Amino acid sequence: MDGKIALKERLAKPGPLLVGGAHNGMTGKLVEEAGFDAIWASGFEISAAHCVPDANILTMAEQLSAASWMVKAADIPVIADCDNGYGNAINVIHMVKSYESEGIAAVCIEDNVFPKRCSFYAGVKRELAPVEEHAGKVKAVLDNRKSDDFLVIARTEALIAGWGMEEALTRGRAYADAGADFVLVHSKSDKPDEVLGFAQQWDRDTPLVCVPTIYKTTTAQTLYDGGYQIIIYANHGLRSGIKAQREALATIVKEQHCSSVDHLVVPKTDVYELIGVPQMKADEKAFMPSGGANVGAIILAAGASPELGELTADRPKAMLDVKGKPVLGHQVEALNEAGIKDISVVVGYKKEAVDLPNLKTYAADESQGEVASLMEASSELDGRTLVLYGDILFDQEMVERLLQSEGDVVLVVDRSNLKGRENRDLVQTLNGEVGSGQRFLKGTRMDTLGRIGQNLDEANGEWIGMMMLSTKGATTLRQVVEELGAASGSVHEADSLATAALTDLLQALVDKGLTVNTIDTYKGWMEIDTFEDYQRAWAQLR
Ligand code: SPV
Ligand code: MG
Repeated sequence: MDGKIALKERLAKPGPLLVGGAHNGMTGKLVEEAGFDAIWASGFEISAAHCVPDANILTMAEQLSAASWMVKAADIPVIADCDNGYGNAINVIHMVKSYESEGIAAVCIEDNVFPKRCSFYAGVKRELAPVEEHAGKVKAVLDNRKSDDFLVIARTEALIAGWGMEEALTRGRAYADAGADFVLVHSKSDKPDEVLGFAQQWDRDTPLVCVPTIYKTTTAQTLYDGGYQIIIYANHGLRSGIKAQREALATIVKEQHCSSVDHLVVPKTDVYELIGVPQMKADEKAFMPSGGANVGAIILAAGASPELGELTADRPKAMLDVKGKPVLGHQVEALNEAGIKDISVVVGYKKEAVDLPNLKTYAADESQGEVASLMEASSELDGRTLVLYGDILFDQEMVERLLQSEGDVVLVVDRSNLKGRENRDLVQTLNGEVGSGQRFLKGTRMDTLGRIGQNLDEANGEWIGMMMLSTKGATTLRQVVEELGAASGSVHEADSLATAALTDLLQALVDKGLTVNTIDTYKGWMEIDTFEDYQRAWAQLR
């Protein structure tokens, strides 16, 4: 919400409005987190944070920059301490334009001359501007603000300068009569008597503001009951910070190991929360191209599909039209959307029908097994690679999840339904429960493959025909194929490497002690094996 509106709305409610001092975005955020109603962009704090006195040494631009970081960091209104307006009424006009356009809700200007001295520095030159001059600055704010919701607090330092209660009242009245939205009367007495006395004699409607730094035992409620609507706790974040940092830093120098201050520091994750790292992660996901730029894909589309009869008389399954685009076209679209542009297709049966642009093709014999087909494109297994069957349709989100997955070989496993058709690539993972129809939430599980194949006695999922290989996983996979070739003989459920399916190779990886991981899905894909599948694809594809 607009800070100005928020401040006005809060002011309309009864009770003291509590304002906490800050000097940057983080301390503004902490003021908000603590439950204050508004942030005080304190000149005292901002100066101290730069390690210079609060004496108009920082420029307006530096003070404003700190205040605008608070606006960005927090949702509660920011009230900016603008000292004496950084000069005369002409400077004030520039100040108003600058602060209002940065989303500040209110400014406070005090009747110190330029350059000022902090109200609490003892033994320094302290002079007040003539009352007419300061009233003129108040009018300059009113005349130059764009919105009446941008409030001005006029502050008198008469009590601080020792000019007495009458002078304080005269000045307060002059500023109220000039149109100030609030009058702040500052006091360095250690008792609230001065400010309460001022309020008792206050004869204007303009509400009052105070800063109980020195009369520090007086509660906000007492001050509110005494006539003050806004109470500013001006510098306690900075001062407690210095104390805590001193202790932690000295402890490290003494003990010479970081764990000596474990009890004095917040966990790093606390910092991440405060600065919005979780939001950044979500924004990366929502607004940035996904991490597929350096990932290649190999699509296996070499086999013939006699089950589909006439439909595939002149084309492989991957080129079957589903709603105006071949299956392969849908796949390429999903991969491209995830940033994967380097796509290879292993073609065989009716390979001349595979005529989509921007694809590399590798030729295999349609009678070869899947592993042999994949090896036709083995030169592509030289980095992170997504391997998938050419006859599946899938939600693009699955590609995203595979891209985000960690592990050298990661399979997508459907946990939704194990009943039904023959010839499925069944899997049994080590931690999933055995059974069918088990419902798992998408994306919540990373499991480890135990067994995979078409003839498992027990299974708890079905491989959907997509796997992500890390660079290491791709290299290992090639090495294992070489080893299996050298050893000859059967490979899991296949008689030989030449006829082995990918499931046979995956089982061989597991048998060699390599870890194959799985991530779960609950539907979100379909395979085109039969005419009924093809009909379903037409019916279900959005
Ligand atoms: C500030 O915080 O800079 C103030 C309040 O102006 S005080 O330091 O008490 O003057
Ligand atoms: Mg100040």
